[in-house]
Amino acid sequence: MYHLECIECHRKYSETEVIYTCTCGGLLDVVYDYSDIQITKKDLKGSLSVWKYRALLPVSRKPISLKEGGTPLYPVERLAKDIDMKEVYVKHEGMNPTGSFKDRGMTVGVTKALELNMKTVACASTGNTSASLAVYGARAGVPAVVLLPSGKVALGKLAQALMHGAKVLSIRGNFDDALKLVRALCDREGFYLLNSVNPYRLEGQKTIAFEIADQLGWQAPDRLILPVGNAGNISAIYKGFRELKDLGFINNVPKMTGIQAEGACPVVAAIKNNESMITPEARPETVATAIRIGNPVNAAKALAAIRESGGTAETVSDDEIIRAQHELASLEGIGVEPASASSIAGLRKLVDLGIIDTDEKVVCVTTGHLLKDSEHVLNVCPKPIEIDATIEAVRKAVFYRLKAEGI
Ligand code: AN7
Repeated sequence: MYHLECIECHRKYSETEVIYTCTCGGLLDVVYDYSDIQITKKDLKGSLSVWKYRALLPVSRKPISLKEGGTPLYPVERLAKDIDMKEVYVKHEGMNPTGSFKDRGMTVGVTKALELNMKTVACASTGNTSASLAVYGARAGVPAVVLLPSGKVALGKLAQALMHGAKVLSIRGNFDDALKLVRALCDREGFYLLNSVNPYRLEGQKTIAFEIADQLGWQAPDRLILPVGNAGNISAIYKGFRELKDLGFINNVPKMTGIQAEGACPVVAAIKNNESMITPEARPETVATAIRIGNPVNAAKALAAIRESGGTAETVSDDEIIRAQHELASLEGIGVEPASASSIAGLRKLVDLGIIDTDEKVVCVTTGHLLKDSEHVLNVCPKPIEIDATIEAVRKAVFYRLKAEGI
């Protein structure tokens, strides 16, 4: 019903093989035989979840699941008005079990690990992947090993990896160094690699596209905007929309629009310079530690997704990211981590530049929850006002505060 196929040389591999990239070095895709898949919109009634779409997922055993997916698609009218847009939605992936979109990939990836009879799972991570792998490893009863860039992982994510019992290794190096190491470790020790170079993980993440179309009444938006780090999610979501179009469920694939931080933007540079490959960045840096990645492993897929869909890529500064995070939180009540806010910052910038039309129907994906990175919040928000426990002190502080804010 499906096999793995190299996106470069099209060599095929059986679904029973443990393989992450082609012998030619190319990335692999999961390719389905659609003549075998009998599915109609009617089969997709019922509440949203990753496993609602299991006819389009590459596993047969009982899933290792914590009820992932089914995240809200919020209309954000106040924010849209502020940006001069008519119809903007936020798909809040921070509402997944561990607080990020990674759970969609991990429920499928860890289930696949069991199907392939793997005994240990492993990843490198800027934080969210490690939190999710620790949780799904625990759920599956399989040990997890995670390699993190030392000092650059938000506290909430580290807390999750630790509490859920992963073996947590803090690498003196950045994410790209950690990924190289874990790939070598998996090859040597036979651990199952669950970074997004693993095509099965991306199959879980493509359900973001399925849910968005489902939530919009089987329509695709004109444009999808999301943060890009290792470039797996943009590739996965594009694949999801393509599959829906091939199945005749939707008429158009949205313009895939990737946002990177100014200090970590190899995909944006390749798009702007019309290059066929990225040039890795040796020292990526941004406040959005989740996307502090200089050598995105899925770049080839992401560049194709952006170009084939007529999308684009843009950078945003750390200040723009922080401003967008504040806006989304205070104008709409949606709390996201810095990387996720880059999709909102990117929307504003691309509207200002006249690249996004104000009539477009846009969905921004916010990939992770605010609480993942509360240390950052304390750095960028005013401190709480400490006062005596008297009503006079409270009133004085409240009215002083209101006056200061001009209310
Ligand atoms: C909140 O956890 O790479 O472009 O190791 O945590 O698919 O890599 C996280 C990535 C966006 C970028 N938003 O997604 C990791 C990791 C958040 C993220 C991204 C990440 P990709």
